[in-house]
Amino acid sequence: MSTFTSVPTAEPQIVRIRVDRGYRPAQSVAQANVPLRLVFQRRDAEHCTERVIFSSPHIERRLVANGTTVIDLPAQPPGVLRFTCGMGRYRGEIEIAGHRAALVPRARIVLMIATGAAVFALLVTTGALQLEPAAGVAVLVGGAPAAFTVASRRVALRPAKQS
Ligand SMILES: [Cu+2]
Repeated sequence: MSTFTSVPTAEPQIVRIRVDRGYRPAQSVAQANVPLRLVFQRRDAEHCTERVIFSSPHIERRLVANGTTVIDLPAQPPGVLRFTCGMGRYRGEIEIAGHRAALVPRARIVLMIATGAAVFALLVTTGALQLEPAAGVAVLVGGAPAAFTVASRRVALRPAKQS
């Protein structure tokens, strides 16, 4: 696939999280190796959401009631940043993706993999995919577009799984 290039830049990527008796979205995706600016927009004045606590790196901040609090983080390695409110009742996470392609929501990646698998299975079962190198390539070139059309239609007919 494409090559990930780390772009050194002063411009942080911005992740906005609304705080209103919980975190919305509770799951965000950001890119690794780029400074990260978290903008917490608090729409409540509950005692519970007054503090936000990140486990690693350990950060604890007070969030302004009915206001905006910005938390700047240095570039993060790939992984997951987890945070909770002061009592651990509300939880959120930010997936730090090491690859640009991973910025696509997980549900869509699952669909792409499913489509790929369906195409492959179709090519094998219809005999379009043959393992004789020279002839196989020729048949594959002819059969792939048709198989892909059928496979993508099949995938599209299935309702996407909601997590
Ligand atoms: Cu709480």
